[in-house]
Amino acid sequence: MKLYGYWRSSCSWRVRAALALKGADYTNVPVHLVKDGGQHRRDEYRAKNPMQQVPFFEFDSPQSLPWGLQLHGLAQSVAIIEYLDELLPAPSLLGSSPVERARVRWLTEMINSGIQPLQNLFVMQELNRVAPEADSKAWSAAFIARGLDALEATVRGEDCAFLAGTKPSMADVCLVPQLYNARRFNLDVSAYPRLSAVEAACLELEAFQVSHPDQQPEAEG
Ligand SMILES: N[C@@H](CCC(=O)N[C@@H](CS)C(=O)NCC(=O)O)C(=O)O
Repeated sequence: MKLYGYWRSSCSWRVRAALALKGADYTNVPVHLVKDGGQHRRDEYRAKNPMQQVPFFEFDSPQSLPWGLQLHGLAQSVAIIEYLDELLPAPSLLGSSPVERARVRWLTEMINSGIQPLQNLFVMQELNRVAPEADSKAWSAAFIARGLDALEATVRGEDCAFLAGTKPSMADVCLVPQLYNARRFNLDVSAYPRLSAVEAACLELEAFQVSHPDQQPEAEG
């Protein structure tokens, strides 16, 4: 299995953390989002993921789908993590009951669709193009803060080490990279005591440590 990703990409970190929690071996293939105008924009990478985003998870051999498609891999970090969770069920990253899984997906989507897209490089570049006077970093930071405020309010007062229970889930795998990004956007994450406590619990685990951007061989200073 190969993971095409960028060391500092939050969505790549999600999948690295999930793979580490599962104890799965894979080959890391760095795709630089800035160098050469963005290696994710090259034809070779676009053929894998036309969205021109990392991560992309490549199977060892193509998988056949009932309608005849030979699938070489998967894009979209949440789809990848859910696939890994079915392939390697222990430890579960979704939970054991329908309502538990729905709660994990709810919290995951607050980050995945409610926050992360608005801090994306191409979104900020487009904002800079249409409104050169705008402060795109501050613009994105406002959406991150709005989303994290909502997430903190959603889980406030719950007495468990992780976002959804006593074990790390897909929601935690999304939260930790999102808080890392919030700091890159100069947000004070101490405003989110429950999220910060969950982050601290996650970062005590080896899976989150080895998947951390700074620990990637291609990390830049
Ligand atoms: N929903 C996608 C989002 C992927 C995504 O936004 N990736 C970012 C890095 S975290 C990216 O490749 N951005 C490239 C760009 O904005 O040009 C996922 O979860 O995989």
